[in-house]
Amino acid sequence: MLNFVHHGLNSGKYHPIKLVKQKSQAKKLGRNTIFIIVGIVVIGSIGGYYAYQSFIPVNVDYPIFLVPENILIKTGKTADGQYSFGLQSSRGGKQTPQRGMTSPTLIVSKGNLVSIHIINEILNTDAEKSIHNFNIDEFNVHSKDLGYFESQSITFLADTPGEFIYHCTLHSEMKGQLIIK
Ligand SMILES: [Cu+2]
Repeated sequence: MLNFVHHGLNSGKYHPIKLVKQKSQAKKLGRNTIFIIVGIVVIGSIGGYYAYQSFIPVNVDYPIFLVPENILIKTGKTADGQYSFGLQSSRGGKQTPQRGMTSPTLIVSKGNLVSIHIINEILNTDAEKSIHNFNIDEFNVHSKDLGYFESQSITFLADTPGEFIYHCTLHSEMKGQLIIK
């Protein structure tokens, strides 16, 4: 009888061929396990990176772990046919536009994290294709040009009190006031 060397914690007598087979299987499993672990780590890192990025508002460069205040805005038209922005839900606040503006006044509290969800609901017409964007310059809020029924969400930190203007760069009448207090 041949006596085989101790292998890890397992010891005892093995048939030489069986031992080789077991070793190669163990090696194979080990490699697959490593691939799976590497895969999980890579996917987890990418997911973690995007999750982390999503906590960074557009106007600061560090993450903020607050529950954002959501403001749902859609494009529309005023009674006299001018392009405007409108609130999608009644938030209980003031919705009437300031003088000379087509769009409602938004009021948020200083220090709040604010997520603007904008959707362009103006239909394309033969005269003009529906393209609008949403901007609050002081807070680095700039949406892309949104075609009909396109939407975008932008989160910023309302860290500065004051009165600001949100607007569409393509239509000068599309503007409203943002008050942070
Ligand atoms: Cu516009």
